[in-house]
Amino acid sequence: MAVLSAIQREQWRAHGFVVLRGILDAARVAELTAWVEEIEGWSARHGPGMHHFEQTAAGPRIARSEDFDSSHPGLSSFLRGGLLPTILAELFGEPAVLFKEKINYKYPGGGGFAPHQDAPAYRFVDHHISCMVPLDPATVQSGCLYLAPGHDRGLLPNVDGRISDEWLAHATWEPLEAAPGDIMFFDSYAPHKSDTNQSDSPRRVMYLTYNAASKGDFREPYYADKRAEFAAAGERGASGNVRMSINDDFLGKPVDPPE
Ligand SMILES: O=C(O)CCC(=O)C(=O)O
Repeated sequence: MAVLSAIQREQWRAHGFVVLRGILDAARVAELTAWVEEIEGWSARHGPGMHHFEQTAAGPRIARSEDFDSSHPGLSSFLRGGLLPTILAELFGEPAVLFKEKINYKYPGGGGFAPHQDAPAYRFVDHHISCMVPLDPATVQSGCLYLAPGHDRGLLPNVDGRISDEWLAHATWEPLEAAPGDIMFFDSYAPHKSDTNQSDSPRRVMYLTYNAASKGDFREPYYADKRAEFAAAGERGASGNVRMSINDDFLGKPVDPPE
């Protein structure tokens, strides 16, 4: 029995993303939120996992945690079993394997992301699908994603991952507001962006990324490569800013972890 309806499969084909509203119940959302709070707690003691911070008007705040699958059995079971792999197998047309996982916390004043596609930042395999799992309301005010439907068929012109101004001049963006319980699946070529969180509460979202299993399992090489690249640059990119992404797309002010 397929989880996706014919309409949802058509939305995926036409837009490069599809939203499943209210697919997680309140108890599951509460459990996921508690697990995310455990991982946020790890950031204060420098691990496990990779943790990235940003400067806000209220001081340094956690911006992103990633590489926690192997350290958190509860979240790992959500990432690797049940609903997500079932839907991903429908979208890929074959079993999916986890490529990477992250939480973007977006505290009040937390930075947005410049228009980009994820594909250039996700090395080792050329196509991925990500699941966005909101734990707080993702609204225009709190800095939800905007997507440009129907442009997921290849790499767009870009500079260090930021889509070029020429292409952006003709782009049409749709805000994708989402509530806890919704899950949105999007292609790694789907152009997206977001704004600063202008609300009074964090806008926590998990982004869980997969590739087709027949292409191979690249999660460990991906994180080894990312850690090596960040370490070689002294955790700083060419701009002198602390690094958070392989793509140069983060619009906040990354800072070193608070002592
Ligand atoms: O969480 C957001 O606002 C956008 C995140 C994003 O586009 C990314 O992490 O690549």
